[in-house]
Amino acid sequence: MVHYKLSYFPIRGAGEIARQIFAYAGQEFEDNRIPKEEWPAIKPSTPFGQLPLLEVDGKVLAQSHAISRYLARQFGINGKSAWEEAQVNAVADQYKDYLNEVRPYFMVKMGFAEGDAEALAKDVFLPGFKKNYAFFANFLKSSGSGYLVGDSLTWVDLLLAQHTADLLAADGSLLNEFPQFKAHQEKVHSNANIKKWLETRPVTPF
Ligand code: GSH
Repeated sequence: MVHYKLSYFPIRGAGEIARQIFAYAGQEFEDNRIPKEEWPAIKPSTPFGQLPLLEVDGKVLAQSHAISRYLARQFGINGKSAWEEAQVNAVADQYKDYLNEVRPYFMVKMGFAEGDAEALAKDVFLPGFKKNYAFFANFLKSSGSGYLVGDSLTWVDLLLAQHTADLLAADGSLLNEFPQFKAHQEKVHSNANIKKWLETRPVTPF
């Protein structure tokens, strides 16, 4: 049997979607959560000096989206055709652009940088959030299935649903402009395996 080991810090962050793909697929994996103090000794041995890392029977893969794509393909949630896969990739790449756009706000909000969180929320986060969720809404509309691409769940549904859940936990009214994404989050998180993971995963602030 294949041994999967997912190494990341003890937070959701960039490791969470790979964990959710395992959960969705009902696939056992080693959930290796590396304490911050141990990281400097490990960092030089990793492909790009960062986490997450996936090990598949000892073979190492870095970069969170590469990991998610690989796992999603293994477990059948990477799109049902080459075209759907490309659409899934487009959503994932745009999500990364969105996160880069709003990063200054989250860095301050999470206490990793100094700054005026309120001003950044108004000037950086909200415009980026509204622009990008409007883009993503077009995918929901076009699929007509309640999922972003095609007629079934793909890993970018897990990606967006987790982000929506995090936003809702921070501010319940934030999604009022995008009720379709509240519905999307509820649909994705009502999957029995995902629901169980969300209920039993370690509780972390982000
Ligand atoms: N593009 C990479 C990915 O998506 O996997 C970014 C990974 C990344 O930023 N990892 C951070 C990290 O390893 C944690 S979220 N930080 C520790 C370091 O850079 O030493």
